[in-house]
This record gives sequence, C-alpha cells and structure tokens, in this order.
Amino acid sequence: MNIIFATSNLNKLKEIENLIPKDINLNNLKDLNFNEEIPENEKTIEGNAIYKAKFIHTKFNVNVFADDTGLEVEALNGEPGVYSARYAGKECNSHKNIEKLLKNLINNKNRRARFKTIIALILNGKLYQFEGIVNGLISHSSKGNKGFGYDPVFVPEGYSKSFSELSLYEKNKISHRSIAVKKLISFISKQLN
Ligand code: ITT
Repeated sequence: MNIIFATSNLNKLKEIENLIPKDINLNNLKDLNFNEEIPENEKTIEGNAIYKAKFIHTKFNVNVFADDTGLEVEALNGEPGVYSARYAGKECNSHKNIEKLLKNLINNKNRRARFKTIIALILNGKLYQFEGIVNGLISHSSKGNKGFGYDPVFVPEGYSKSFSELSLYEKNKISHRSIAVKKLISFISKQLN
C-alpha cells in the first residue's frame, strides 16, 4: 500500500521511517512535487493534524496521514501547545522557542510537561485519529545535540537524559510520535490483512 506522510519536517520523516513495515510504501510531499508549507491556523493540535491531512487528500486524492505535535507545559497552562512551532513569534526557530520557554519557567519549581502527537489519517476517503503522549520534565538548560525542536530541554519520565541526549532508537522506544505511529501501523496492517 502507498501512503503519503504530509510533513515538511524532515526530522519527523527520519524518525518514523524505521518504524514503518515493508508492506507500507511510505512517500512524502516531495514525491508529490509539493514543496509548500501547509498552513496551520487551527486552535487545537487535533484540528491542525486533520487540516493538513485533508489539505493533501483534497489536492491529490491519495491515502495520507499528517502529524501535529505540541509541547504542553503544566505551569504555563498547557503552553506552548498548538503554538509550539511559533512560540517565540514569526521569525522564530527552535533555539529562540527554547529560550522563551526557559525564561517563562525561570524560578518555577513545577517543570512538568508532556509532548502530544495527533496523527490524522485519511484512508480510502475516511478520517481516523491516533494519539501519542509522553510525560516528562523541562530541564533548566539545553542538553544534547540529537533530535530537534524542544528535545534538548525535555527529559522523559524515568530518564535523567534529555531526548537530545538519546539515540533515535532510544527516543523511538518511548516517544509521543512513536506511540501514535505504532497505533497507526497496527490499524493500517489490520486493513491490509
Ligand atoms: P509539519 O510540516 O509536519 O507540520 P512542523 O515542524 O510544523 O512540521 P509541528 O507543527 O507538529 O511540526 O511541530 C510543532 C513544534 O513542535 C515544532 O517547533 C517542532 O520543532 C516541535 N516538535 C514537534 N515534534 C517534536 C519532537 O518530537 N521533539 C521536539 N520538538 C518537537
């Protein structure tokens, strides 16, 4: 079966490539010659995931899934959440987003946070959703050089290292994205059999 992963984030693509079994032929937006950013204007992570999947399905009429992910920090009432990508404003990048996050949490003892991924799948015209959550703590400074986004400041529950200090293999054992992707694969595999 052919399926498109509707993302322009190559790190996400790299993370999930190893998880997808051989009987699912994973393609990406470049394979469709689509090089634009899909707009993300919805107010929820679910809304953005569904919007991205529907956008590509409407344009290309293909089986497609999209991932929207947010970092929800308890002491910040769930922020940056759906605004994780542009937390530090329009001209932001991961470094600036992390800087703002650490500043907003300065002197705050409650470091509890979670990553939440929603995958929206459109298979044969029908919409399905899969969720993955990992709990953890926000560290006081960036640690490690692997991964992407907020990985340098996210220490998953039960670990003393940040996601950026873990290998891709180790992150994939426990991450929000891998939990959602495993549910997606299990669902698709049942449709194939
Ligand atoms: P898409 O093309 O798939 O939309 P994106 O980078 O815009 O790619 P999201 O909106 O889902 O993806 O991501 C929101 C933000 O959360 C963005 O700043 C990412 O860097 C960050 N993020 C997403 N997944 C992450 C992960 O596994 N670890 C750390 N940060 C992550």
